[in-house]
Amino acid sequence: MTTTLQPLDVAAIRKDFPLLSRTLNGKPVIYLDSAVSGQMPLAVIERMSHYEREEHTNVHRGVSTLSQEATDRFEEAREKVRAFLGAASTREIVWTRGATEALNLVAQSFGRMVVQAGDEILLSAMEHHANIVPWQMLAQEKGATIKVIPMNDAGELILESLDELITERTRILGVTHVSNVLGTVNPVKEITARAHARGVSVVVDGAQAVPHLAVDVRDLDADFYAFSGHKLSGPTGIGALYGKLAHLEAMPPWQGGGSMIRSVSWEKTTYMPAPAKFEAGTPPIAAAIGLGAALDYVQALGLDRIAAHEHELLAYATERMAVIPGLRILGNAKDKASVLSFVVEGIHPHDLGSILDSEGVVVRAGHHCAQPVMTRFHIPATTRASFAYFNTREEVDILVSAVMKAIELFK
Ligand code: C6P
Repeated sequence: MTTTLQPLDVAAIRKDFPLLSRTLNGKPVIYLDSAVSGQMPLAVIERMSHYEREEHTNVHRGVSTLSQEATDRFEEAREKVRAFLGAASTREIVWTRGATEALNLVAQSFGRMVVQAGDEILLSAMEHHANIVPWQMLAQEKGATIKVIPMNDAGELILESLDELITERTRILGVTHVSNVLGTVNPVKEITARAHARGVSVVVDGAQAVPHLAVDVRDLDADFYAFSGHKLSGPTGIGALYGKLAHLEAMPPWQGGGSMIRSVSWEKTTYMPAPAKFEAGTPPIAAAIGLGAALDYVQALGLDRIAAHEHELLAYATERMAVIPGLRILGNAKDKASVLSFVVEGIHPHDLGSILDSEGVVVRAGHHCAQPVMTRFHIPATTRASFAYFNTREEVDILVSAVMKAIELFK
């Protein structure tokens, strides 16, 4: 049986985002930069504001009613993240500042535990720096080696080489679920199955995936899955790490301080069980509650409806941009999500970004914190448009006109 999805009511949704009705350089703002950071709906802003005005205190400390209430709200948000990712238990959800901190946590705790001198860490060619640099730091410390799963010209991983790249020294495989530059959706379930068959643990960077796809960490069988709230209609300063409970229980803490201990004496300190042992210090409480509200918001819209809308916009934008003379799209994977990177002959991506900006069109120009991807395609940078559930075909048309205008200016 096939079910037809009810399209999103984009006009109504846009009213939830005050920023979308402002102007930029005298033009209506066209926000095509949700990959750098998404916009927050009013429901999220107001939920955080309510917390700050009426509910704020610290969590997991004290017996006051206020403290208990704040702790309950904070832990309810953790439960929302658990449900969103399909994890088995809230004990598998660790709050972090974002994907970057989550990946550093895995490298510095799990990585230090399992990687020894002479071992190998396998990373995909399209990783964000956040899933490269922490592993390089670990490899340097341990005397381990980084190996890379290559990609083809379309921006798809060449998985034929995977069985050869995994050796008896491979301990960890790191892969992004969706590339923030190319939009490629990687077949994480297949990669995980093949890595596990060889005894290798898999760390998935989900930062660019969670805003666009429904994720089920148990179905993917990922050992770790990291994401940031601000790319998912939530605030900055909060994100989460999912880790299989057996791993989290075996891992040592990585930061010490309040909240993560059971008892402290000059002779010996004992730690709380996961996830508390990874959450030293006062957390960003309002941000965590705000992320919970963001998950409620996107789930009420429907993740499948969001995906369908963004897919349609990406297809339309690709069709319109592909015929612009001198414009080359980077990333033509068969399975792609919501990101359109491009270069235009004779115009530096930064100049193009500035011209688009003067037309009110917000995009990102640069290496997108993925310099090895730029090197792979022999370019210094790209201009990147990224689409969210509140964007429209009319906005894509304005992007196309602004690019054409830039081309005229540079003739
Ligand atoms: N990418 C972009 O413009 P943080 O900074 O911790 O919230 O997220 C880091 C990160 C990790 N992995 C991927 C795939 C990402 O896309 C990002 C963030 C933004 O594409 C800012 S660099």
